[in-house]
Amino acid sequence: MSADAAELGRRLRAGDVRVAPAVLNLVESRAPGHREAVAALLREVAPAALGGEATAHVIGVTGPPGAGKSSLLSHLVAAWRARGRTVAVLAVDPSSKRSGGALLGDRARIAIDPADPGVFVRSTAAGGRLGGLAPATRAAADALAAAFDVVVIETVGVGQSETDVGELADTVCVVVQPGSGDVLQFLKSGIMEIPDVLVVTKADLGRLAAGALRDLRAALRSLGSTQTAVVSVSAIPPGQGIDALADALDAHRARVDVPARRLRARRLSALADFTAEHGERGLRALGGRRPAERWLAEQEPGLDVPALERALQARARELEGRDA
Ligand SMILES: Nc1nc2c(ncn2[C@@H]2O[C@H](COP(=O)(O)OP(=O)(O)OP(=O)(O)O)[C@@H](O)[C@H]2O)c(=O)[nH]1
Ligand SMILES: [Mg+2]
Repeated sequence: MSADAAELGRRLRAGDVRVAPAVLNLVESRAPGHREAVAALLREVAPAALGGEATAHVIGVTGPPGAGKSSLLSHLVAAWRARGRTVAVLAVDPSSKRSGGALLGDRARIAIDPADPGVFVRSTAAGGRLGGLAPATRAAADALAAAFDVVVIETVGVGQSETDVGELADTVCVVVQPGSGDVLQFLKSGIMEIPDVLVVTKADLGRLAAGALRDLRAALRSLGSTQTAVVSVSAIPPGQGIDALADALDAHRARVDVPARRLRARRLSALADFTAEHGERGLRALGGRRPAERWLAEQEPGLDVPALERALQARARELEGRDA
């Protein structure tokens, strides 16, 4: 299994986007030996193997249920394709903790051309909590970033729940619909981290949408945020504001320190995967979350997520041995 997985990784590294379905099947598999296989896959697309960070733009698209994320992505995907970019979308299904079930697929309400090999859309199961990312989703995003130009992770969340995707993405795009006062309040009160790009959907609703845009811009100004782009879009055909949004996402990507974000993402992913496996008890064995993060910050920058997770396990054993 690991040999096949390594071959998948090598094909991703060569830019072969057609292996995406096989990659998803592998990372979501629960078959014996699958952890080793995923580790073998990720080793082939780690920065050490790629000779640098994966070149994809990894974008987190998050927002309250029904805000219009998937409808918007239908248009954005088309805009990216028109710009010659290949796109993978992982839509995280908050109602499903288990992966691979036949019930999946309902969150991927993204209209694409099924004959276009340059687009890949898949629903994946959520982690344990709203806005959480399962280890399989993190692994899939890491792997696909080696071959696709754009990798989108669509999650449902407001407030603090979007932090998981923020740890993984180069650019966090928060999508709200007009009249969603809760998001405005979360922003103002600091419950919600300031997004890199803020989108107000349903511009066709007219005054309501314009009002939402004004309120959000005012809130960002009062928070002293001059960097966040606020874009108004409509998904009603033919669409509105889509190119402006694609430009805003590009502009953010151009000014962000991608290697620094990716390095942080790998370390936080390893800690999240470790915690998913070993729970709070595991975290206590590491001396708590902050000390574990500090320890991770001292590790070799080129290590991939499975290698970092193994290092955390060894560290936990070592600290427990010392206490015993
Ligand atoms: N009027 C109008 N309706 C829209 C627009 N975009 C989306 N909708 C509608 O809003 C509803 C939710 O759209 P989705 O794109 O599924 O929203 P979502 O944020 O992906 O939803 P979840 O994935 O369930 O959280 C649907 O009924 C859409 O038809 C828009 O630009 N204008
Ligand atoms: Mg959706």
